[in-house]
Amino acid sequence: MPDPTEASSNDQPIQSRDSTKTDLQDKKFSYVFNWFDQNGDGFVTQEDIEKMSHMFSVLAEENDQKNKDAMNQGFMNWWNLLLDAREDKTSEKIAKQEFIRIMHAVVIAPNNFEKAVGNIVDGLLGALDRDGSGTLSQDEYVGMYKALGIPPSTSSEAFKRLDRNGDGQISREEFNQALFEYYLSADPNAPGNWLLGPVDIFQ
Ligand SMILES: [Ca+2]
Ligand SMILES: [Ca+2]
Repeated sequence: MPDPTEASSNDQPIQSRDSTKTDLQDKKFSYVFNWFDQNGDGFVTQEDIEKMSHMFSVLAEENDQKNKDAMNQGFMNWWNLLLDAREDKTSEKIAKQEFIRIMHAVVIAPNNFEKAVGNIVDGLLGALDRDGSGTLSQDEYVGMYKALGIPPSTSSEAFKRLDRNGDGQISREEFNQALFEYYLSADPNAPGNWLLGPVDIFQ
C-alpha cells in the first residue's frame, strides 16, 4: 500500500493553493448566481437576465440611452456566453454548478470579461456619474446598492474599503481594481471582495 504522505508531499502545496483559489471564487460566483436567479427557481434563464438588465438600466436617466444600451449589451453578451458554453444545448436554463464552471472557463477570460462585465460597469458608472466627475460618492454608491437589490446594511463599510485613497469618492480606477479582485483574486482579504456587499459569504 503506498504511503499517502510520501506520495503527495510534492504536489500538496500546489493542490491546496489551487483549491483555495477555486473555493473562494466558487463562493463569489455562487453569490453572483443567486443574484442573477431573480425568480429564485435555481436556474438562470433569459428572463432572469432581462430582469437584471432592467434593474440596472432604471439607474440611468430616462434619456441616457447610451449607458442603458451598454448595460443591456453587457447582460446579453454574458447570457450568450452562458448559452454557448452550456453542456445541454436542448435546455435554455443554467444551474448553479454549470454557471460556476462557465464563469471559470469562459466569462473571466479577458475578452469575454470586457464584453460582459466591462460593458455593464461602463454603462453603470456612466449612468451614475451625473456630473461627469468620473467618480462615485458614498450616497451614489449606497443608492446603487439599494436599487440593485443588494442589502444596504454593509454598504458604507464596503464603500470605505473600496475607497482606497480615502478621498470620499470611488474613482473609476478604484472601481476597476475592486472588480478585478472580485472576479479574479484568490485573496480572502482583498478589499474588492466587498464589491457586491457582505463578505460573510466568505467565512
Ligand atoms: Ca431563475
Ligand atoms: Ca477614492
